[in-house]
Amino acid sequence: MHPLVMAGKDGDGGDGTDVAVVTRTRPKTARPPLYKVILLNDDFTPMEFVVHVLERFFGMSHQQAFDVMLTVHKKGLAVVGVFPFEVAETKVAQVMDLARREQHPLQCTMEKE
Ligand code: TYC
Repeated sequence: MHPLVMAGKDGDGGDGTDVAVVTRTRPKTARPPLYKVILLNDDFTPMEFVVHVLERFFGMSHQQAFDVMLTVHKKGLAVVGVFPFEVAETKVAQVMDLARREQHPLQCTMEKE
């Protein structure tokens, strides 16, 4: 009989002896860990600058960017995107670099999901 259709046995070593087979309990290809990019409120960064940042670096429409900016303004923070580590790191750096160049105290950070 074909070894793969041999009933009731895990396998054999070719000499009739039973051989254990380790079965997989996790999916073979783990998804890469994701990171939330979080924008923090402050009292000084202009609303229009935050809207611009969300449009430029997070691909949001003007309306979407305005709504998210208002959420941060009212709630103190919001998750503005979820990305693999290096993408999240790049977005945070882009936001922080532009805010620093424009001398706004805007803070952006990331956190493992
Ligand atoms: N609170 C700021 C203001 O009143 C606006 C603001 C929104 C700042 C979101 C930062 O992440 C932020 N000008």
